[in-house]
Amino acid sequence: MVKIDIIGAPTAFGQPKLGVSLGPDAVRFCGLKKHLSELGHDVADLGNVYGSYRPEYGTHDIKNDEGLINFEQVKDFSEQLASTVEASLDRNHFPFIVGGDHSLSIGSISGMASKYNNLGVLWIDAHGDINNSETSPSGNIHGMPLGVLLGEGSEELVNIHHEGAKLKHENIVLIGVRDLDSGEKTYIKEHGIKCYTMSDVERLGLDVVITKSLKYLQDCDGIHLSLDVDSLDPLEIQGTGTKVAGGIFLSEMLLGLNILSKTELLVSADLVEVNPLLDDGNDTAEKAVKIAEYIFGQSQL
Ligand code: B3U
Ligand code: MN
Ligand code: MN
Repeated sequence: MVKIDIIGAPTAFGQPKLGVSLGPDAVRFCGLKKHLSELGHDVADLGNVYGSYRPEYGTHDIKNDEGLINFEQVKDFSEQLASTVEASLDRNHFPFIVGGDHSLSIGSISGMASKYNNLGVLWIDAHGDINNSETSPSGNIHGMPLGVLLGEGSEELVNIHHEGAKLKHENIVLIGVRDLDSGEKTYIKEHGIKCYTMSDVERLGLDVVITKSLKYLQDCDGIHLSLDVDSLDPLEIQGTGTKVAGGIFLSEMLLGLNILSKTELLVSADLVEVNPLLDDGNDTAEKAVKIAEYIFGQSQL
């Protein structure tokens, strides 16, 4: 039994499309709390975290002098979320953060890093999200959270919640990536970051990739999962902002998560980039709930 805190993180400031801030409620409407409780967990829904700026009134045209869009809003939201996550850890609960765009991981992982100084991260995503102000082609901060957490780019973002980098290069595994910018490729190679591309997932199977990743991260003091629904194949997932062909199918994802759910090291997770305004009905949120169930131990038998 896990004491799960569902934390809604309705931010949209890290990317340009309207609707991703509705992701947490779309997922709630599909019965997230009920389904996780039925697995035998003690589940609390802490509601949504808001910073000083409401996402529904967001604009996407304010760039700071480093070219980062909505820098103030992302910084402010990240501080709030980091504090909520740290408070959840203080109660010995499992923070389960539902987004919202992927810039939220700056806050969630900064909160985790206040208690875990050797945190491992499984980053399942079509993208690397490891840009910084210099390598980013867009200025969208949802393409930069790993860069920030590794101590790159904007000092003010790097120093959120606590000073300095929150993650070590050797404690990260990227899984399912298939759309990397050239600066990201160089960075990954230069720092020897563990990376299972989509081709690796096709070749080995996600269950084997997760098994190998867990072995790789075995000396970490905890593991955080950050799962972007755009890692899934767009044939199955409509409701997300940056779809990339040739992704992971849901059945394969569940197989991989079944392996992950068995490790005691898993201490927190983000489920991000569900955008109900781009969806076909509320199908993506339905699938996100299925994913959540498997993270927390659902199996077919
Ligand atoms: N790498 C590109 C595109 C991107 C990153 N994450 C998403 N899209 N979802 C960028 O803008 O950094
Ligand atoms: Mn992402
Ligand atoms: Mn992505």
